[in-house]
Amino acid sequence: MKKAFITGITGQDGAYLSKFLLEKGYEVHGGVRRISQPETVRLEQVGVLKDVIIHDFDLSEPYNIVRVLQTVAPDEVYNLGAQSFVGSSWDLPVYAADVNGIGVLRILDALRTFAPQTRFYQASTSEMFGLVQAVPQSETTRFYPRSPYGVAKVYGHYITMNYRESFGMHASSGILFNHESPLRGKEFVTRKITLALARLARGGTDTLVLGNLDAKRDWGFAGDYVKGMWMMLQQPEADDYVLATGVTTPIRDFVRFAAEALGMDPVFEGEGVEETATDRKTGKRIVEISEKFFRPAEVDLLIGDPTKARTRLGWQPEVTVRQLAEMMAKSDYDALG
Ligand code: NDP
Ligand code: GDR
Repeated sequence: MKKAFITGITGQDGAYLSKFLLEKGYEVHGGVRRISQPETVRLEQVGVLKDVIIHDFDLSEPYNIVRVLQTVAPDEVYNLGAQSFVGSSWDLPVYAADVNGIGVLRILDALRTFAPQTRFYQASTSEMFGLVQAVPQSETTRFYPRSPYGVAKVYGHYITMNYRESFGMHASSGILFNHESPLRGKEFVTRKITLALARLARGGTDTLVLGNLDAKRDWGFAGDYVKGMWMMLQQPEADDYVLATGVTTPIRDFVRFAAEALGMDPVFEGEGVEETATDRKTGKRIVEISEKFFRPAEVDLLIGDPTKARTRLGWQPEVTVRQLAEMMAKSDYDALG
């Protein structure tokens, strides 16, 4: 039986990856931070909490990382742990650099020292592309990160590549574009939208307040993307791969898809912070804009080219952005029933 260790097991991807690996027959271990009340809700939601083995773990603590990796002795390590909310990274820039950047080095160096044969996956991100340099973005597109989060992830990406090249380690990075699900954190824009619209559809009165509706994202379903992570580690040679759908959508259209899935007919009017959306059927104001949710520097357009993953791994996404918005909106609506 193969053993996997997942950092960030309590997160969205950690839950889907745990389920996927358990179904493949893996023994699954995961690192959970010592906080006042560990957040294992998602593992419960996908029904695997009793099947995974949990260890106290923090990416900021080097000796803890060494001890846990020596105890578990995994065949594969998936480094999904991170301060993953871009918006907060301007408020916590040193923490983002430490956990999302140096944290990667801490694991790689522990593996290099004690278990260099272990296969390693690094959760790299389309946020590394930042300011548009090319469209669509592929493994060879120049990075130009636009947030402390993105800058830290670029370090994590390059140190993974460097340990692969310096020490021959099987270390791969997945450059994953945005992927969402009903388990997505409530502060990310897709889930914020589906949750607020579900409340309105249930008779609530709180208008959804958003920031920049013009930003465009390449959104896929998290369940499809965790499969791609595993596929990367099954290759004879380690490498870096973009996982994306190749379709980009403005935030405004995600609002529209989610609203339509809940039986609304949104009409957008006005511009900039004056923009609003109203449900034509009920006359209810459903969206307003606030400066508060704009970022100091924005990533305007992400659209990925997943050709390498398709041709070399045989990976492809199954869920379209409209299906994703519908899945998330209905899940939130049902949960409120
Ligand atoms: P989540 O925010 O849902 O999960 C992040 C996980 O990291 C949580 O389990 C969290 O633990 C853990 N974590 C945070 N800080 C630390 C720390 N100091 N030590 C150990 N663990 C820590 O993120 P996702 O599941 O969406 O993303 C997984 C990874 O993929 C992240 O690295 C993210 O940056 C990256 N990524 C995500 C994309 C997406 O669209 N979802 C796209 C590209 C990359 P806790 O529960 O205690 O907070
Ligand atoms: P992102 O995701 O920054 O792409 O990072 P997020 O959903 O937070 O933002 C997407 C876009 O929506 C715009 N936006 C808003 N965002 C939030 N959160 N709240 C709002 O009210 C709002 N209004 C507009 C943002 O400005 C942005 O343009 C996610 C994370 O999962 C990262 O960890 C991951 O690396 C990248 O995706 C790929």
